Amino acid sequence: MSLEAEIKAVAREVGFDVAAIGRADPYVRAHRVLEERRARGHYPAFTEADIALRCDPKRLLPSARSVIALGISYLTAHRSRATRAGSDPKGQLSRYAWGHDYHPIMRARMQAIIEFLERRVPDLEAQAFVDTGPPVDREVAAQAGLGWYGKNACLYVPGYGSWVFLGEIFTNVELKPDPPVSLDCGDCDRCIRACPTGAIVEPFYVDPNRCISHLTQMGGAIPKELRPAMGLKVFGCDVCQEVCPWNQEAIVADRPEFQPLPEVGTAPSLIDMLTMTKGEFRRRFGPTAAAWRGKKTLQRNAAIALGNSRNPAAVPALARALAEDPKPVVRASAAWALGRIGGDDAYRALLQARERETDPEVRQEIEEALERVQGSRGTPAPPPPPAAPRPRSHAGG
Ligand code: B12
Repeated sequence: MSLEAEIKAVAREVGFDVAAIGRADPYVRAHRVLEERRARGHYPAFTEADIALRCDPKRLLPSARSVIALGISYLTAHRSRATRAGSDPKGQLSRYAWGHDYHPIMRARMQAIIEFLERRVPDLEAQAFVDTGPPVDREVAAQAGLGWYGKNACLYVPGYGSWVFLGEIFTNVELKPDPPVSLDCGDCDRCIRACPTGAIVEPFYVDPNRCISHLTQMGGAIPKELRPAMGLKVFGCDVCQEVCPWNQEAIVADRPEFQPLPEVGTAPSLIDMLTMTKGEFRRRFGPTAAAWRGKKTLQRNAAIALGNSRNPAAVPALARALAEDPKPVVRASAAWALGRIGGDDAYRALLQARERETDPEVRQEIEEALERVQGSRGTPAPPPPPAAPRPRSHAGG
């Protein structure tokens, strides 16, 4: 058996679904695309700023000659059961956050491959990356022949569709590269048409500032004009993948590690999310890939989703969050949500909060929400209190 075939067999044994081999040459297209996106203000957040470092394996491992690109399918047989109605509306969690966080899982499995190589190759040098490292994982995978780009910019793996986490090992071992995958989307543009915020500005080009996945992960206040399009999504977004014909045929790998965790499921209670304690956050979301931006981000998203549910059952929890949550971004989002749900109780909660709120951005959200509710009630609100508001008793954060 060739070393390449052995590596692929070991990859399967340790829990990868696919593996392919590429040369450790510079990623010329990714370099150009990243420069262009930066010039247009679309450089993706949460990534290494040094483009040259991202696009040249030898900058990361000077002896690099080959790349082993790896993928694990996270598709399970479940569907998200998000619902806006009833006494306990449920949010929509994207598939990649249903089960255990893929980062430590993939790192451990790549380490097992490196250990195999160490036994087989003298003076092995190798470096593994997944997601948080400098490499552009999709480009590494595409160049190694693991898959091909869909128009939604996702990397599709033959058989598995785009429901695949990606990682790579750069190594000094000389390996025979695999041929590229020559598939494409043809005339289909369903993902482009389906994106709720129009984030796929052209084929293979996602404007990260509009992508709902980014909106659910960004810090601070979510741009107001994009909030309604987020619907019930509380972390990530799968729309461009769910509508894709390739993905309808994808193999359901149904791996145990990516089954929905009982504490969160596929559609967590929005009211529970909004009101969860630190301990509850750690217990429920801690093991998943949805935890890395912290509790505040998820609570902000839950408030927006509750607003989009337009469900009056959410008003008491939102009113409490507006009155009591120490984080301005959560209070601001709760105010927005109350304005979107409307009705007498929401109106009263907003008026009361206006008396006490000191944070200028939250106050602004309250005023706008009051205007919106008035619009639907037809009676003007009393003018805002003129005196400087009393300071809040707790710190913001
Ligand atoms: C930052 C980031 C994000 C950002 C920005 C995404 C973006 N499109 O730029 C946000 C938060 C929005 C995001 C969202 C998601 N992400 Co993300 N993300 C990343 C991260 C950390 C960096 C991505 C990056 O730098 N992109 C740079 C841009 C320029 O690349 P690109 O958009 O993919 O564009 C490429 C193609 O368009 C291609 N291209 C350009 N022009 C042309 C022309 C032709 C003809 C062709 C063929 C190709 C082509 O070249 C570009 C460069 O390679 C990677 C991990 C990593 N280290 O790479 C994960 C990663 C891309 N994300 C991943 C996932 C799972 C997601 C989500 C599905 C999560 C979710 N459900 O919400 C969504 C998908 C959104 C989408 N449609 O892209 C997976 C993707 C797996 C896969 N099979 O594709 C990755 C690889 C993480 C991992 N290791 O598994 N992500």
